[in-house]
Amino acid sequence: MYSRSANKTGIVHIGVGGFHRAHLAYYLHLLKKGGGAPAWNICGIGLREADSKLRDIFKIQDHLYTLMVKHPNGKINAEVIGAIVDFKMGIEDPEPVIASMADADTRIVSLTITEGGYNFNPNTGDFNFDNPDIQHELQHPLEPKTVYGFLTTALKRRRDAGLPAFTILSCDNIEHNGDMARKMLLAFVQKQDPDLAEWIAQQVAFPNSMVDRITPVTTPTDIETLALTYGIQDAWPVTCEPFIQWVVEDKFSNGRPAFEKVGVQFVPDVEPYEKMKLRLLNAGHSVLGLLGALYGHTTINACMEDETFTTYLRGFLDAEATPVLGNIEGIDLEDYKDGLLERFANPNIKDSVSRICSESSAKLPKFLITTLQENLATGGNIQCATLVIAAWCYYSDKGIDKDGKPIEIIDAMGAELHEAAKRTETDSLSFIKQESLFGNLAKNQRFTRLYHDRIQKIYKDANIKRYMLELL
Ligand code: CS2
Repeated sequence: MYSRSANKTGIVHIGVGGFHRAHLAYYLHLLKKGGGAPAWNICGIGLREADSKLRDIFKIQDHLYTLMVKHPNGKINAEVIGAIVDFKMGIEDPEPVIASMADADTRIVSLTITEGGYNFNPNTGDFNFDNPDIQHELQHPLEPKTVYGFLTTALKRRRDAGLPAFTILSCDNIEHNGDMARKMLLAFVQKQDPDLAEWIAQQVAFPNSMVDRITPVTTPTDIETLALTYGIQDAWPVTCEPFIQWVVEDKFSNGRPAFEKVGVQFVPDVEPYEKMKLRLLNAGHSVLGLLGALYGHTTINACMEDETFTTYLRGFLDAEATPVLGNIEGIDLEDYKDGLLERFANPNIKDSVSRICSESSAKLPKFLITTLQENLATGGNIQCATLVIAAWCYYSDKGIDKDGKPIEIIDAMGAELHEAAKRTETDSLSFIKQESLFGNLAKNQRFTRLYHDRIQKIYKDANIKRYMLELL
């Protein structure tokens, strides 16, 4: 292990979930293992109550954790990662978190705050000022609650101290994630301190980036395997697939580690990569997840062992997602899709359908509904995606699979989705009338005719496979 005594953190990261630990922190680990980036370490930040579990474990483990890379042949590579050297919670006492972001050594604040964390209305694309936490921190800059309050107060402190701005590096699955972070932060700061907004607009770089590595939820079996087979006692290891990719726009306000030495791709324009990944991988996941949940499959690899599901997925990718992507220079989309199918089928990964379906209200508008809308505009194929939306409605309404087994639904909009879906039996379009998710889909006759038909079928008999087969 490289030296971890240097307390310069360089990167402050908000949202230290499994994905960050398997991705950015792993890239930094590789760099440090090769003798590079001695002055770059990560200080993790938790802004949610639930993060106290990680804080407590990190305290005992000196912020070390094991990454278990699971190969399709059953092999597991376990490696202890030391790139994170500190962790702070922002909810109890915001000051240390603000101070670490405002510290002269901090050059990058990176984010994995999930799609929902950006706080925008998916339909209008505008910042959501109705959020009570946002209202609170607008009035009380020293009591920040969300990422926006923390970033603003820390950047103000840097400006007032004559320090250079840090880069804000979004690592979330959102098209133009850097542009989105910029637009949302500026909307917030404009309300609180217009002069500061001007400074941020000029000084802070927000590179767009495409991030990729499938990182399932850690299970008690993972913890046990690690202890029994590898002799490593780790209260919270992270598991992931072997594949890893990060494509980043090379614009940083205040320097960056030489990530290109460990395989990160720096390109002038990330858009084609992010679009490809979100519309194929993430959308593909949601297609399998929602249909799989209704059918009763509990993992993504179980879906991939079921021929109806693999054929359906490939059909969706080829006939609906690919045509609206167009050509992506330097990438063979057929190879990319073949690779995706292999990754999803990795039997050792056991990525749960419930993880994929969680927060569908934040995911589907970006992963699937965009494709559907573009196909409607161009006269393209919409069959597979429409069945998925109808399945999502039934799932939100009934919360059971085709055999009547309850499905646990994890979604910040769960209650609203349920309310809208519940009215389906009297108004078949009620679910898709939620404009913040579906835009004007309920007014598109070509879509509503098909959707209505799918709803009738699923509500008569939830045997989803029958309706998937009809489309093959
Ligand atoms: C998944 C992603 O959340 C989801 O629904 O599609 O977490 C996916 O596994 C990652 O984006 C892979 O890079």
